Amino acid sequence: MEEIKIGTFVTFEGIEGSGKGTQVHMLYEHLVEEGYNVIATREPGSTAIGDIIRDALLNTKFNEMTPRTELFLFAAARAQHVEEVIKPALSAGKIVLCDRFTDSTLAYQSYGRGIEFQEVLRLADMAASSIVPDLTVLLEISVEIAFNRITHERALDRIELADHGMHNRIAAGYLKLAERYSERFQIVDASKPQLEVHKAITKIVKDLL
Ligand code: Z5A
Repeated sequence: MEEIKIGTFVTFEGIEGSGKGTQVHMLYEHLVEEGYNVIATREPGSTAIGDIIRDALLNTKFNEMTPRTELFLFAAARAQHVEEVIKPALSAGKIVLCDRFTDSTLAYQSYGRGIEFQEVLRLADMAASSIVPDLTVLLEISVEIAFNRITHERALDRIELADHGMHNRIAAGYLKLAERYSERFQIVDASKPQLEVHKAITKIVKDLL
């Protein structure tokens, strides 16, 4: 029998460098301090199998990877993550903060790489076992500001090395997703200082809880 979802599932989306990792960490610390039962996790990865898939996906040596191969690898990593981490946590009534989920696949593999939207949606839904976030926080920021942040601190991975046209399509794609799924999306201005962004996100999440 299918497990019943009783926790709260919050996902964080945005282009690379938008500050998702930073904000998930800040919110996690805040909620733990307030006594909430919460876990923080991220995609791709967060399981032993997912971490191996993540290495293949981001490795700059695999330039020959086709968009469909990329799509199926993200889906495979998610299927494992959902069964091993997300479903058990939700079934135990926890708040799950997840850095990227299905909307990343729609933004990157459909709007970014150009694979047909309904095809990506079907596969992404299958990989997620039809689990849909209760809330999706979209950290909105320009490609220029976001890439300025990350290029100053580390080498870019295989997906980040794609041309700026693709990153602009992804950023625009996220706004289309926010419109399409307006019942669960909240957009936050991620160009503001970290603490300001944190306060805005905390208010949104507290309202939901
Ligand atoms: N991907 C996909 O294509 N399809 C999918 O289905 C999924 C993912 C699930 C995962 O890489 C890649 O996979 C990603 C999408 C794709 N694309 N790429 N490339 P990842 O997990 O390594 O990367 P990421 O999710 O994009 O994370 P990131 O690059 O680390 O970005 P972030 O988490 O949004 O940002 P951050 O690490 O919190 O902050 C970046 C820097 O900015 C850091 O120095 C911070 O201190 C700084 N920062 C953060 N907030 C601020 C503010 N407010 N002001 C100034 N500076 C700030």
